[in-house]
Amino acid sequence: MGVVNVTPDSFSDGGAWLDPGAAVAHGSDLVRQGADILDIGGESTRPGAEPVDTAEELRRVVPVLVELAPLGPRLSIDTSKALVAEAALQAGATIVNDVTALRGDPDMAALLAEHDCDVCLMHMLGEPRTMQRDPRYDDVVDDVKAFLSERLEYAVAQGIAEERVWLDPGIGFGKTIEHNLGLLRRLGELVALGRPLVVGTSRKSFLGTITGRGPLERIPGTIATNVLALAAGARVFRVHDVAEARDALDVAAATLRGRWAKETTTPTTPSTTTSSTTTSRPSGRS
Ligand code: PMM
Repeated sequence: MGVVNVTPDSFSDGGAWLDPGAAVAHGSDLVRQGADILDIGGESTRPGAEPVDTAEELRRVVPVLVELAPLGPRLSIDTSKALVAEAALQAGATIVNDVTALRGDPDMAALLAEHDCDVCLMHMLGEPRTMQRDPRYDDVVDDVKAFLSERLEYAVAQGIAEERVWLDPGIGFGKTIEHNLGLLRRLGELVALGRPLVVGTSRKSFLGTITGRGPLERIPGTIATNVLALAAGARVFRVHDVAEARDALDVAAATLRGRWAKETTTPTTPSTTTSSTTTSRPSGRS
């Protein structure tokens, strides 16, 4: 899953793709690099970020979705607003990536229940403006697992088909470096929830804490976490640097399987669009 942030203030690429033309060119480039999914977002969720109003978020993402849809990747809209999700679904998105896990907008669950789309529910402690102020857990993995399990149940109770739900531990969202590392080390306990697991470590600050490197120099750190997550059973890898992640994951996947083949799949949805690639993936890995 390649990241297209149409924002002025995302932490590692803020402003780079704010112009719709630049965002579309970037999205097309990520598809050429091997992305099966593009995750398009118009509101930054970096620590300390201020909320964006609906009109502005729509203005940022809809033209980009409309232009990218014919290119063939699956499109994911990174939003917690039902109105933005609805417009995005009309513009060609087939995945809604809600970092609030249906807690941000009371209309989101009903909207998604009406649409035949996949839904990513992510864990976040608090909200972006304040989430990195002294986050605490009893046991981070147990707490995140209980949260994701409860959100999955809630989604299903609201009419969203269970097989359409993906789960995400929300690396960096209200978590210290120890919390992030604990989640990545015990990712298998979240895979056990039985839904495709999405992992977003790309360029995040805990990688900089470990390596001393700036956001644009965190590709090796990102890849290390992605490969370990793949081995633990994660299926979707949200990254900025698609070419590098794609190669690393293709080789890691072939190694884990002990064989190499050409066909591809993405999670849960029979009608998914996939790019042609040179290696196969574990069912659903994107
Ligand atoms: N991370 C960011 C934004 N959206 N969505 C999901 N599902 N998982 C993530 O880890 C995630 C996300 C923040 O990263 P960015 O500012 O680089 O987009």
